[in-house]
Order: sequence, then C-alpha cells, then structure tokens
Amino acid sequence: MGYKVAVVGATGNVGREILDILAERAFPADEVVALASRRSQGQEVSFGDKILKVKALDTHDFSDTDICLMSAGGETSKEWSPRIGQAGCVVIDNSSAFRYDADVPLIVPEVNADAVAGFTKRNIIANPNCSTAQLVVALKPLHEAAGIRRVVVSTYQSVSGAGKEAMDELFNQTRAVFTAGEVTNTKFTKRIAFNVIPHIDVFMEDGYTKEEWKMVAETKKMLDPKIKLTATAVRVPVFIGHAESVNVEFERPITPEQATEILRAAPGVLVVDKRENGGYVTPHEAAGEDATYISRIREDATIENGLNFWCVSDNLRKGAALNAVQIAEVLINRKLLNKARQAA
Ligand code: A2P
Ligand code: 11C
Repeated sequence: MGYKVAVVGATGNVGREILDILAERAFPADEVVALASRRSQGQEVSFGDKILKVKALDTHDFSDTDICLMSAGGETSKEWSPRIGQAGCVVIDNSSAFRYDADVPLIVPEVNADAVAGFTKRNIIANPNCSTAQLVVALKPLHEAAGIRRVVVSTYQSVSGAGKEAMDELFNQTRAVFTAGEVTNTKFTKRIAFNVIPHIDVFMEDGYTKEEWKMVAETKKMLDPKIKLTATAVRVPVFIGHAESVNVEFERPITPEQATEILRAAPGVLVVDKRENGGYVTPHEAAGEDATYISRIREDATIENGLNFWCVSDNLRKGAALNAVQIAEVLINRKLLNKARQAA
C-alpha cells in the first residue's frame, strides 16, 4: 500500500521541485495532493506525466494524509504545521519556523538520519536552510576523519533561494538593463542584476544576518555543537545553485589528497577537482542535479591542519526539495510512520 502525500506551497519554487522529485524517484505514493493559498486554487501543476489541480490549504483535511511536505514560508508553517501534526500527519517543513526547537529534529539524511526518530513529540521534522544542507553534507565525513575545530564560510547564493518573485526580479532587471528600461527592486534591497548583495534575511543585533546565524546554529544542531563556524552570506545574480568558499581548521592533520579520498567515498558528494581550466563545478552545472559538488580542495598553509574547498549544489534540490523527500524516504524505510499516528 502506498502513502497519501500533501505538498504545501505546490505553486512555489521548492514545491514544484518537490513534485518533480517525488515523480523522478517513484516515491511510493497512492495519492499526491497539491496545496497552496486560495489565490492558486484551480491552478494546474505538473507531477510526472500527470497534471494536478491545486487546492487551497485551508480546505484540506489532513487526518488521512501520511506525509505533508511543507514549503510555504515560515508564517504559514507556524500557523499550519502544529495543526497538521496534531491530525496525525508528519510534517517535513522547509521553513525556519521549528528548526531550532529542541523537540523538532533537524535532518540531513547523510548526516544525522538517526535523529529523525525524535519527530514523534510534535510530528514535525525540519529541513535545514539550503546553504547549511550542502555544507554539512561535505563537512560530516571530514569531521569524522579529522575533527573540525573551526569553519569560515562565504556563500554565493542564487536568487531562487528567495522565491519565484525574486527570480522574476533578476530576470526583469537584467532585461531592463539591456533595453535601457527602468530597473526597480522590491524583493532585494539593492539591484541584483550585474551586482552582488552581502545581505540575506534580516539583520541581527550583532551585525550578522539571520542567514549567517542559521548556518552556525544548524551546523551545531546537526553535526556537532563544538564546531565553531563564522559565515558571510552573499546574494549573487545566478538563478539556481548556491556556491560556498569553505575554510576548515581541523584538530588532526589531513592532507588535500586524504580529504579528496574521503569526500569521494561520502554519500551525496561528487568531487570534481582537476586543478586545470574548467576543472571545477559552478552553479550552472549543479542546477538540476542531486549531488553536492566539491572542487578546489587545497591546503591552507596559514594555519595548522587547514583546508580550503569550493562547494556547490542546487539549492532547490539538496538545499530543500530533495532533502525533504529523502527525509520522507527515511521515515518509510525505517517504518516510522505508524509512530506518527500513535503520537497524534
Ligand atoms: P501561492 O502561489 O498560492 O501564493 P515561493 O517561495 O517560490 O515564493 O513559493 C511560496 C509558496 O507558498 C507558494 O506555493 C505559495 O502559494 C505558498 N503560500 C504562500 N502563502 C500561503 C498560505 N497562506 N497558504 C498556503 N500556501 C501559501
Ligand atoms: C536563501 N537560504 O537563499 C535562503 C532560502 O531558512 O529556509 C531558505 C531560507 C530558509 O535566500
């Protein structure tokens, strides 16, 4: 028997990707329901070779839905996820609304799949921020091998991370620049076309942005609270794919060759590191792919036990939709869904 799955935010960037990934991976669903706001009621979205008619979230009865893949922003999630969980349906939430709650597991299956069992307290599992997901996939095997002391990361994040309207803004601004039209910005604080903006999410009191704070808090929660991490998150005029420049200081010696070997064997990682023109992966090539790509692995000779590398992934896939579907697969493979019903 297959499962009944609801996708909330099915008209959005991540929701549409979730539908694609469920179909691609032949997820064992008997029924998939596409949900969004009332604005989208009746709109059609594709699911494999089928078309689904979007229904309004507030008209759906979750009591016989097994899994809800939620990607409709933090406010919608705060309002709906607890209610859906109470109805006995497990929510896998893409927003930051519950990620830092002690009774909600935050999961990247390659990193901490075992922690998923803690979902029964609220029937909610959190998906990390996209920039953290790809980072921890790469850090986990290196941490096991040589113990990570400190990470310095700078991100180059695509506009799709900010939603479909943000993608339109980059497109419209680019066209306006070429046609000498008016360049207006609403989603971003400054022009994003032919520019970079060192600001993602809101500013916090200490001068960091919430995006930077999330990378610290989520790495500690999923990987190891002892790891020190500092981040600078930057928006770049790329449609899909986040890139990261990562500097890591280890407790024990590790050479670039050893790191390469470890990363080549790690789940979810592909190393492309030819040390020649074009011998590395860029966001353009990572878009539409599942892997987290690692390139430019080299020693940082300015510190003891230091390495630098370049990390790229499709933020809508591993950073969001794919990771959420992988979590659902963990629930199914470990036969944990019946626990959800007991918990509700
Ligand atoms: P809608 O298209 O009806 O507004 P993105 O992050 O790409 O901007 O997408 C956000 C997704 O979240 C969209 O599918 C959007 O639906 C959905 N959404 C936003 N607000 C709500 C809401 N209050 N209830 C249900 N879905 C919502
Ligand atoms: C971005 N990382 O690229 C953000 C999007 O906490 O889930 C995801 C925000 C989040 O804008």
